[in-house]
Amino acid sequence: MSFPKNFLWGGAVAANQCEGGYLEDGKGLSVPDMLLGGNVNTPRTFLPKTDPTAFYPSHEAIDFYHHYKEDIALFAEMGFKCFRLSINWGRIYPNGDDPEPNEAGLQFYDNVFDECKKYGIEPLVTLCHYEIPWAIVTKYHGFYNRETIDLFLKYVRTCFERYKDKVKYWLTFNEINIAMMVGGGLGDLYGLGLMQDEDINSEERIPLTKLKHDPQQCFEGLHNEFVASALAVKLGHEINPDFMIGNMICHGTMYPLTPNPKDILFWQEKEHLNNDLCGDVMVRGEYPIWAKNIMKSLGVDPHFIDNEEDKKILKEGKVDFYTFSYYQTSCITTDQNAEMTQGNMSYRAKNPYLKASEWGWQIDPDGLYYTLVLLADRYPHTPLMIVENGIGAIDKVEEDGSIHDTYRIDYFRPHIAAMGRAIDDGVPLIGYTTWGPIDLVSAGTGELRKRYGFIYVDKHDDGSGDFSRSRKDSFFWYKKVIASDGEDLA
Ligand code: BGP
Repeated sequence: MSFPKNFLWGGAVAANQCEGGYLEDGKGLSVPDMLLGGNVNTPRTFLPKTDPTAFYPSHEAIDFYHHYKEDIALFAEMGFKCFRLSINWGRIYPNGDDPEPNEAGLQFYDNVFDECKKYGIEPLVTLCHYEIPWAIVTKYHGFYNRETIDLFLKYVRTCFERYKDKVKYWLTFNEINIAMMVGGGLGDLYGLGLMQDEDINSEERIPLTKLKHDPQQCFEGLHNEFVASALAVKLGHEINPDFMIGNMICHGTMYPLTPNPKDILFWQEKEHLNNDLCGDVMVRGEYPIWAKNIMKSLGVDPHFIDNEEDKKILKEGKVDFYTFSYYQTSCITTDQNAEMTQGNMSYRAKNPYLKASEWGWQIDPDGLYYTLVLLADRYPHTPLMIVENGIGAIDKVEEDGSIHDTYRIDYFRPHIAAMGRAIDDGVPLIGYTTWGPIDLVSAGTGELRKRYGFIYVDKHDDGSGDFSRSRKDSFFWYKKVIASDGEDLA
């Protein structure tokens, strides 16, 4: 295997899932602050009127806000070359439309980036990882409103100018394609900050799967995000021509369940909609030829695709690299009676050949090799980076405090080997950040017991725990992998 010497090994987190300090130092509410926890069988609920008796997992999360020095030191001990994190938009502009940024919020990220630099760790910064200020949802209707493009750009300009000498690698929107996934409601809220007034004003807890979804608003909102992202890429290159600015796609790799041509066509349509649409617009700078018809089939009037000014913006704001999350694969079929299973922001047909995590996400390292080659073919000469990969599992703490998470090592080993094989083939893979190198709040279920980390955090779903950190067996394993540049996977 031949990982390049400058390969960006590391881990990835999101502000809303690790920081806590949800109203500290002037931060405003953001979308995830309104969500309660669920579990594998029960969807998370959304409660807009903050209930002081309820446990909102993101309010304290794992308290990275006060532990960042300790956490970054642990990442450095593992040998990280890169740390992916997000800036919480609501720390910088608490209401989204404030005339001036919040200095305390800006200072926090200065401190975090300085700490990374101290250890030679390259930050990779997501500008919006679901953290749309809540006021933008209630006042502007999220990205459905074109004014939100301007609010986003103002926030982005503030970040680019402030951190231009500290951060080189940026991502615009996390998993921008979730807007079309999981039945829409969750994607609308998380991805687009798009909600109907009826839900915004609800006094009741609403399961995320029951949020009202309007496909027309969803696709218009997504289009506005494409425009916002392209304008951000252009602006970033003006501020610092060395910036590398990427997209981020939730790559839910799929296979047809059977060779039935009906299944093949349905699979192709799902691939186009869920994986290809966003990547194509952001990498190629234009909508793919089938985009209009696929939208029409969903009852959407795609008039916005023909906006000449936007077309020019998309062309001028193509991303510098393509990044994606990869956890599992699933199958597509027209058979209504097929057995289904959970996945990352998805619920699709089960693959009889694969094992799954305790949350039903099917484990498929071969699928990672397949995906890397597929993407390298689809987007020639575009550097690729895997910015999320990992397994959520229940960890047992032994009496002496040790945690023997062999299942996590068993998950990573073949995935990293698959990356090596793809690199040998010539795939331009530049880095790999595992998801949640430290335990954090699950985005899908809001649980803390769904742990991804090499580092354990003493924090639990009933709110108990003292936030202390400890090293799992996988910590020492990943350290060895990085030290050997991916050679030693034993
Ligand atoms: C991705 C998100 C992350 C992260 C991850 C794992 O969709 O970008 O924020 O949470 O999935 O998912 P979960 O937390 O639901 O296990």
